[in-house]
Amino acid sequence: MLLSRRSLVIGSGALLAGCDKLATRPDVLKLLGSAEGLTLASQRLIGRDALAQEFSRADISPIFKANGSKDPQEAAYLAHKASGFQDWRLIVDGLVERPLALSLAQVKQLPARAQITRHDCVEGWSAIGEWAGPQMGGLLTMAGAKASARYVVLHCADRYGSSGELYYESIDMLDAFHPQTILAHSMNGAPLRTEYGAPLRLRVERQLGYKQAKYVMRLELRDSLDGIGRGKGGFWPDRGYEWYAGI
Ligand SMILES: Nc1nc2c(c(=O)[nH]1)N[C@H]1C(S)=C(S)[C@@H](COP(=O)(O)O)O[C@H]1N2
Ligand SMILES: [Mo]
Repeated sequence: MLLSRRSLVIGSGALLAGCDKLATRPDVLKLLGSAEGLTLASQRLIGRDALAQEFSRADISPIFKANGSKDPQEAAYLAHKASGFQDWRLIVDGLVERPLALSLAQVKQLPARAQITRHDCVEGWSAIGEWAGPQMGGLLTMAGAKASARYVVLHCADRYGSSGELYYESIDMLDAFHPQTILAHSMNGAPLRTEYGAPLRLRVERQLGYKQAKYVMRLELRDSLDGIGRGKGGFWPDRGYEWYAGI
């Protein structure tokens, strides 16, 4: 990034004044009072396609910590895993013209983007890895995302910890169509291992670790986050973390 986050926060009032379209949307106005809103506004003002930093193969971390769920024990997931994900399907539905149910082989045949990026977890660790998989934007175009869609909700296969609740996350359409937003089926040149979210996980590179949903089963396009989980758009957002976890 050319501008530091600090200079953006200091200068955000002036910058925002020039961005009427963003600043008049009621949901954005509500966000602007918060630090979360400042990160969102700052990133959007740098440009919708501003890229997260990418690294070289030499920078790849020798050890990439696995965090959160690492070995889901849900019966449906275990059955898919046991059969090599033969009958697993990625569902893309909700506000789409053509709902999809893609096999893993079909997902792997789609044009892939590879990117070497840094993962930042709120627990205070980072690691660099190479991810590859189809861009979410291409999948949403295949499915015919409707103009009324505002969010992509990612439904996961695992229940985290003792909560008993399925992990899920959500991103808005700008991040969904960002070039570095991919559904990764490989990591460091090999098929994604169980602890990293096999068979498919999200990489949304301008946001923190907990947004990087693993064990993704379904992309649901919606116009609101109401009525899913506890209504805040993600497992950790439901527990007080920011929904927009900009880095
Ligand atoms: N389905 C699912 N996705 C998840 C989690 C989880 O518990 N379940 N943990 C999140 C958190 S907090 C982090 S830091 C990253 C960890 O990804 P990694 O195991 O590849 O390091 O996954 C995120 N995505
Ligand atoms: Mo995390």
